[in-house]
Amino acid sequence: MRKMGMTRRMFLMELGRRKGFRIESELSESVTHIVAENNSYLEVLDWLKQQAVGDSSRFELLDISWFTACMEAGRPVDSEMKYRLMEQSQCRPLNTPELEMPALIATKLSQYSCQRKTTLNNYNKKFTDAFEVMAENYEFKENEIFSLEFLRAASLLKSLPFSVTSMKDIQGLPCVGDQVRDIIEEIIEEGESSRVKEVLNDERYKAFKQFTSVFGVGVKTSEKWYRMGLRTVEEVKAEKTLKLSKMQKAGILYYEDLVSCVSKAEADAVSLIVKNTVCTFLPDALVTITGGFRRGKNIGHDIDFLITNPGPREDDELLHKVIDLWKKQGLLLYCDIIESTFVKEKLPSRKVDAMDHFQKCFAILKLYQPRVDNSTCNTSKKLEMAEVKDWKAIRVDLVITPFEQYSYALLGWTGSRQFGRDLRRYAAHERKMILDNHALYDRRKRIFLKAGSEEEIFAHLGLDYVEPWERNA
Ligand code: DCT
Ligand code: MG
Repeated sequence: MRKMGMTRRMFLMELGRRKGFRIESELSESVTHIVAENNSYLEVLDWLKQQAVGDSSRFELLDISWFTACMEAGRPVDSEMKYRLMEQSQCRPLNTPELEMPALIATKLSQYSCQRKTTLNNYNKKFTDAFEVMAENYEFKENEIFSLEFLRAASLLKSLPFSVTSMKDIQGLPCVGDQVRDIIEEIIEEGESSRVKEVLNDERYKAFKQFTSVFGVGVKTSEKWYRMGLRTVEEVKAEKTLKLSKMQKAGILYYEDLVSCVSKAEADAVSLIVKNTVCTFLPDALVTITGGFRRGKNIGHDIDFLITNPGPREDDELLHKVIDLWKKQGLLLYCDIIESTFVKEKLPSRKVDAMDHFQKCFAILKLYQPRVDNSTCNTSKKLEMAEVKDWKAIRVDLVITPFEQYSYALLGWTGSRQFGRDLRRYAAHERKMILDNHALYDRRKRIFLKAGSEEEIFAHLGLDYVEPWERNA
């Protein structure tokens, strides 16, 4: 049988991998598509027989033109008739030289979201919303494995450039286990999933959903409150004997404001305040909005900022000065400053969800809302309006980073959370490197890899660059 040249094969594999396809060099369980160039259907069948794979009908046997079409589209295209290897296509080109590797490539979308592009344009919202409910419910039960399974599936479906309408559409996709498949099937057939509906009506889920929406309340506290028989935030508010942390007290006090999402306009307004305040102390400081807003979202649950100082002047007191000024100005409703715990030369954390070591502050700011023009009102109306609350409580995270770690911090804090998890998983499993919000360490070379931009970090990892707005995994 004629074989594909090593160089060409490597080139095609590299190209496919960069586009987020999973390409294997050996036949295995996970192979779904086999691509051949200059080989007939019978030749490929013959080859398959020699591989002793059992039932060879589970593979799609395709011509290289299918692979090329996939590369152009950036996704697996339908394996239409024109791409399939069939019995009649036995015309073999003359003078094909004998080369050392078989012309077989299996393709698949990558299991890592950092090898896919995920914009906010989600064609599969009805599926991904369902998966996120399932993931959240498992998180409430502290079943991390199942929770991650649903988060990964949600993330994968968000990256598809088409709506899934039949089970055939998800054939061969990674991250789709049996639990996920069952829910997709139910939604396709019934329009909704009975399992998801059950969760949405579940008393424990509903209570945990409310409790964890309070700033400072996680699964542990929710569990405690649930065991006490509490079910709603209203009941928590009424239960005066509860011991609340300072953070939870603020969470309850500003609950209504904090659960109503932050808009892009509010993020821009807060951004101005942060920049102005920081620059009164350090004019050269770089203040960057990160998190969901950097990924192009127009709402968020908080606003995340990175602050770094590229100039020669250092100021370890910057964060404290900013906070003190806001206190004086009456803009600070709550704040929890965490000092840096970074240790130089220490290897990055291998934990996928570890907290970083930057000096930071979780705050609640008072954002004054534009006043309604009341010049035409009478005096009593003016008095009445003065009583009306003219501000909104907004959750703000400020993170201070040394300039040489800025790119790593930016990559980490831009998220999404799932994108970050997959970057670290990819680094560890595919590159023998350890990535966190401070650094990238190459375990084989035993060196830290410096980076002055996010592009450089992707390059160190051998990944195609993914723009912030394509990281909504
Ligand atoms: N992050 C991190 N370390 C933390 C907290 C967050 O690296 N201790 C990363 C993960 C995502 C990103 O920062 C922003 O976090 P969130 O604000 O929780 O998420 P978001 O994507 O901004 O979403 P939201 O719109 O809900 O704020
Ligand atoms: Mg955020």
